[in-house]
Amino acid sequence: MPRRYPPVSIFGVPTDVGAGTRGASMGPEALRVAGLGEALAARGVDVVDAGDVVGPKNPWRGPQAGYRHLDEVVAWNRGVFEASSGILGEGRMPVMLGGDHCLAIGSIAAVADHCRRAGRALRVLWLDAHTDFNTSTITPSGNVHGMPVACLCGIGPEALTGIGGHVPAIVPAQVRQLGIRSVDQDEKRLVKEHRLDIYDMRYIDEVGMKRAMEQALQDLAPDTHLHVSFDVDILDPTIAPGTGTPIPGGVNYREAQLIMEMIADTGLLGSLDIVEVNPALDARNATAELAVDLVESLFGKSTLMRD
Ligand code: 4U7
Ligand code: MN
Ligand code: MN
Ligand code: MN
Repeated sequence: MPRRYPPVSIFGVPTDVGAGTRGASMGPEALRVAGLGEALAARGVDVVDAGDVVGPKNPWRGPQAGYRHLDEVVAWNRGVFEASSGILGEGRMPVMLGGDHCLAIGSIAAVADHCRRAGRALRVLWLDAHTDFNTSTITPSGNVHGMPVACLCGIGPEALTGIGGHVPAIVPAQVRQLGIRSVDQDEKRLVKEHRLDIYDMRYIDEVGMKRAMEQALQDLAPDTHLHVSFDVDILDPTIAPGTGTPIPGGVNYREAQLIMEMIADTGLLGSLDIVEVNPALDARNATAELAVDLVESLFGKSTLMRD
């Protein structure tokens, strides 16, 4: 039986203000050109493209007091919060096309606010090479795309932690991180201190993706809203070169498909970020095309006769 999906609104957030490499601002168009909307429509999903969030240009300055472009990051995240909240209010599923990963502060704050009002449980599945749990005092770069999980958990500047009006927006117990293989020295201490539930590549190598995913998706209440934050740098750079902070030893094509198919099987997908696609670093839009292929699987497309 093909599963029915709620109606989807995709929206673009063309900025790289949170990153240390330019080009993720072109991610939304790359994903559109790769046929994201058409692929969802072909799955039978009611999909509309709500266009792009608008925000300030990238001033391309160095970090100040531990943050690069904090004012601009705040402005873009406010726009994301508004866009995402509006889509959720219409009863539709927001699919955010980033943009760099700092934008997950706004998108997840919106989902957390929505779930709080509806009295629904929220689970965040963070697919990434990085834990994104830095703060202004420990960051090696000042780039806010390395800080969104900490900000969402209430650790960060008030202008970001308070974007959804409730601090913290989420607690670490609501988060599962998968694919991790690059954590900065002080960031390691912080994720341990806050007991983040991390399925790193070493663990995936040892137990296999199936078991890691079973555990990451364990104990989901039947009406849980599952938010997937998909940083394409979870993928191995050999299959997804178009991203600003590539780390060797990432998940391969089959593992990535399995992740998406197992999420689809829960039937609980409620919102999605697709971030860190950088066409300036890509080869023939391969990374956006792979992301679209994987999103098809997230919406129930199976390589066998299961869909
Ligand atoms: B991404 C980094 F130092 N940890 O903070 C940092 F290694 O959203 C990288 O996951 C952050 O792509 C990567 O700058 C942010 C670095
Ligand atoms: Mn990230
Ligand atoms: Mn990353
Ligand atoms: Mn597929």
